[in-house]
Amino acid sequence: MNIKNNLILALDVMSESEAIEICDSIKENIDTIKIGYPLALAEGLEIIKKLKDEFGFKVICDFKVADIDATNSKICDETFKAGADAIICHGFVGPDSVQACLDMANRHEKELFLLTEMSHPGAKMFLQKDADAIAQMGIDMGITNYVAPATRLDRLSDIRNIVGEDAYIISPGVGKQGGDGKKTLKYSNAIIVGRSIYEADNPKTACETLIKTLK
Ligand code: NUP
Repeated sequence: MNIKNNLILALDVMSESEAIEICDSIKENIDTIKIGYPLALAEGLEIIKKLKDEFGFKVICDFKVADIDATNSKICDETFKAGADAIICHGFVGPDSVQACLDMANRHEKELFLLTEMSHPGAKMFLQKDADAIAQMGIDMGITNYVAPATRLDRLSDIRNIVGEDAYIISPGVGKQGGDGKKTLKYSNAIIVGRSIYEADNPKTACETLIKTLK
């Protein structure tokens, strides 16, 4: 995936009107939007096509798919049918569940991102222990896209070493969660930023200021 300015907006706002207003202000600086349960549950999956049609964005659906294989297939199928360019799935559920997501992404000729370790403090309790193995599983399965944390650069670096230079890593946790964008991009291909852009008084200025710090 080629992502403008190596910056993805996490659009966790709760209404279409807010989403459109923010997208309109940042559209010259950002071409890839991540939506998750907040906006999808508030406005339905139709929001994906609206964002694509109105702004030409690529849309990554952060649904952290984490069910049995049969259910994962259905979740991914509906998401790609709704127009998503990519979906994020959890890795801790194991290879059969992840394979179902990968198969559906391939069937739709769309992309799958495998979530390894999460960015929040709670990830240290369970997920961190298995994150390296999750990344290795992804490589063994031929997965090329990963999500890994901007909040722990040592762990991001470990995960980069496992998945290799050719893998594409996107990283949440810059800004509100404490991560540094420029340092993160040493290991990661793109950063995911939400609140520090969409909660700013002027999202366009926040975006431009952030982009300058990444160079
Ligand atoms: O490990 C993860 N951490 C994380 O914050 C995996 C994620 N997908 N996210 C998402 O990234 C989170 O749900 C939110 O949409 C975004 C970060 O937003 P913010 O902290 O910049 O507001």
